[in-house]
Amino acid sequence: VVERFPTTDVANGFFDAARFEADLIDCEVIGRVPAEITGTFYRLGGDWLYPPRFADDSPFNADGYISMFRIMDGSVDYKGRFVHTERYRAQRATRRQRFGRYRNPRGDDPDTGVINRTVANTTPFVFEGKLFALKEDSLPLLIDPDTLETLGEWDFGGTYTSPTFTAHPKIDPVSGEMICMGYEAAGEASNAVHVYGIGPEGRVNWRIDLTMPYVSMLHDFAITPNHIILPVYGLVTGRERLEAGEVHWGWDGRLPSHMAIIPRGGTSTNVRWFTGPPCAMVHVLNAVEQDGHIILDALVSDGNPFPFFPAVDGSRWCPQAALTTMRRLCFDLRGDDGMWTEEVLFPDAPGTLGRIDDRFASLPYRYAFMAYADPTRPYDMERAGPAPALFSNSYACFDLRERTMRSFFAGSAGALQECCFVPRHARAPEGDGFLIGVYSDFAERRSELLILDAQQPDAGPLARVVMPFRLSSQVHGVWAPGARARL
Ligand code: V55
Ligand code: FE
Repeated sequence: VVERFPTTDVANGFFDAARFEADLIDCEVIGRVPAEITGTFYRLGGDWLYPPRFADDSPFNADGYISMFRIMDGSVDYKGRFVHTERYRAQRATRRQRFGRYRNPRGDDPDTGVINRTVANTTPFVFEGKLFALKEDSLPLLIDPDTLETLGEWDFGGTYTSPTFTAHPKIDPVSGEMICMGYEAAGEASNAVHVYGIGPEGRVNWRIDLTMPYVSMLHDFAITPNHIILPVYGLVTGRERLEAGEVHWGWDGRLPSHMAIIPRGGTSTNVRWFTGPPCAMVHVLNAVEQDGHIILDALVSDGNPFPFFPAVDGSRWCPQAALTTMRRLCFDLRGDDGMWTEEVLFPDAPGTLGRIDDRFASLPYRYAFMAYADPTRPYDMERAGPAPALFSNSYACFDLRERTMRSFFAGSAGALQECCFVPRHARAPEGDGFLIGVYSDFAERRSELLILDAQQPDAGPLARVVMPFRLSSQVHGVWAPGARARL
């Protein structure tokens, strides 16, 4: 049986499976790539090797695909490879899809022989010179930083105990310690969470075990010098829905949100819990600690951000409630009402994937960078095809101190993926450097890497690295500074 890939007219089919691997030496550039940029932009996302078995599956179930733009001396090389997960290998061996819905093995062929069914499609992560492909349902997969070959699972010398590892570990820029966690740590649908500190030598130094108020997606968290701030919200799972064969997550809009404030290196008895209204806090920006307060900046929506994780009560997905804004949450560690205060920072700039200058993670900081949807800008459906449900058309540098923003509109016939901040050099002041990210040109059906001045995105791209093909969607990206071999 030849399985046909479904085609869509959304964005002229831009997000249909791409499936190829590529090496592109010395990419075409419009403008000038700044000579001081030396390093690699790694991107990770999903691409279907074979069509999903179920039409209602989540795009988060697509096979991991890792790519890189290596930038040196004003020239750019590109490489893209599927992540060779166990699951990729099983499909490739039999030349067909063998797996069921997102994070639910019940729809799999019984004889795949696959133990770890991760698709490794969420975050590329660099720690102490090693590159990993992360998805929160698995241990990290080690990736060769030059060939992008998949080398296997990594368990930190046997010191890491959870079968799962977060998609968003944080590195303390002062101590070099990595903070990470695994949820559903005692098996599928368990409410056990293990939080860890891993030293620069790559071994677990401490661990705190938590029991959660309910079993939910714990996608991201923030750190301060003394605490871990872990948002809990109503994207939930449980035995029942999994036995019924559904995608792992459903949305329960009745559940209150919670925040666990965990002392780094402490014990579970020292954890402070706060409670808030139903909302989703999928990604954070950063947190700081001052005068007995913790301030968390996060990307928050009042309702379900994901149309493909259906509401448990059967209600329809609401695009308005999915709108995500940058908000500042304040926690008084000396108070005892267990509530937080919340303020929307930039109500007119909805976006879900905010970034900072990572050298300032956990520290007082001023700048954020984000792709967002500016509704005042045009969308040219004639040229670009029907618009995707949610997409970004602008990048901005947000000045959180002055509460101002400078923004760049990328065009009326395409969309922007998550951006990444590149420091001008290792000791450059906060926010001094470049903003890089991929633009999908729906009209031309090809992608571009944009390079902008991070402080003046409104001045337009310094360089556009024009690709002769479409790049599959990135979920997250990371900048790894330093010279490495050209392709
Ligand atoms: C997210 C992405 C995932 C996932 C869970 O953006 C959460 C959030 C790409 O996969 O599995
Ligand atoms: Fe994420």
